[in-house]
Amino acid sequence: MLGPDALLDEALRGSRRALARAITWIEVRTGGIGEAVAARGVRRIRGPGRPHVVGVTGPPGAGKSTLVDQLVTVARHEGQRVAVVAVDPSSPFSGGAILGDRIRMEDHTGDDGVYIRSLSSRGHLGGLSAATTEVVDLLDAAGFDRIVVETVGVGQSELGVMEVADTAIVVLTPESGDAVQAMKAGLLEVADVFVVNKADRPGADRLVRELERMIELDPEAPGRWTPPVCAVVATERKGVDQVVARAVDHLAWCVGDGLPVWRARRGAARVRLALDLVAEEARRGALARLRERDLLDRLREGSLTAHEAARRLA
Ligand SMILES: Nc1nc2c(ncn2[C@@H]2O[C@H](COP(=O)(O)OP(=O)(O)OP(=O)(O)O)[C@@H](O)[C@H]2O)c(=O)[nH]1
Ligand SMILES: [Mg+2]
Repeated sequence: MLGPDALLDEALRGSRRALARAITWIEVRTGGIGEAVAARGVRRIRGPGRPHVVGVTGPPGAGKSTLVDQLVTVARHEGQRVAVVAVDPSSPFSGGAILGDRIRMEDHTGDDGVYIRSLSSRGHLGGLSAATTEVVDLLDAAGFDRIVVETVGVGQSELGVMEVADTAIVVLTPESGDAVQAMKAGLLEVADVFVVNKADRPGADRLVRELERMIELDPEAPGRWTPPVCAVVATERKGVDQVVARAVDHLAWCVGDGLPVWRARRGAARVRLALDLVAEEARRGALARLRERDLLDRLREGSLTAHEAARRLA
């Protein structure tokens, strides 16, 4: 049985099988890989630039995967090696909505410069953002130039996953108009680039204007990056080059004037990762102790309350 270091050596030497296995270890939280990667020189620790980590988030069905597919194509035209991590936050029981993505992205199979992988929360105790961070670090160490992370949803729960990105793209559609009003602050906090996808449908112009007005009125704006709004028809590759150009502009800003902001975001991500790792470990230990003390079944049945169980573990 290979240890984490030997497995990582193989993955970094270019073995796809070893890379896939290492990611699975991270996914099921086997332990050891994340640490081994961190010890091996993640390039991004030195600053923004290479790789460019791009997060893509937005409501279900907004066209994220279609856009990501196009981003991969553009990156390949530019000669960049690109990895995609599709993060599926749905419970292991709801049957992984991401599967469809894999099918659509099969256009790129057989291309050595593309690596696509989905990541789910199957079985482990939270820690999906920790797993995502570790996988991105691994792909960074493996030498990919661009790493795209796709995750469903817009809101607090995605913040942890999006924090891993240098550049966060929020994908909305004309149908998201009402939701946009409700999530205003959250959107502005996350988005570096707004994409109004499905611009072939009515209402797209209005949403573009709404977003632009919202950005203009953002009280946090001075000194910050002003997120551009791109109208896109992902299925027809319309506007995709513009999205790539704006994302690259944002990375350039991170290297220059935005460096303090970039450093703060990376710092927050490291703090979150550390806390997530501690929480994960604590939960694992607590679960084991519940089992050892035969409290788990009683808790499940309801003959023991959650509060009582927690008190006994404390
Ligand atoms: N009309 C139109 N349809 C689009 C466009 N982009 C994507 N779609 C369609 O929208 C549907 C959802 O696209 P996906 O790319 O799977 O969306 P997603 O955001 O990845 O979906 P989830 O991962 O399930 O949240 C598909 O049927 C796409 O063909 C677009 O620009 N215009
Ligand atoms: Mg998708």
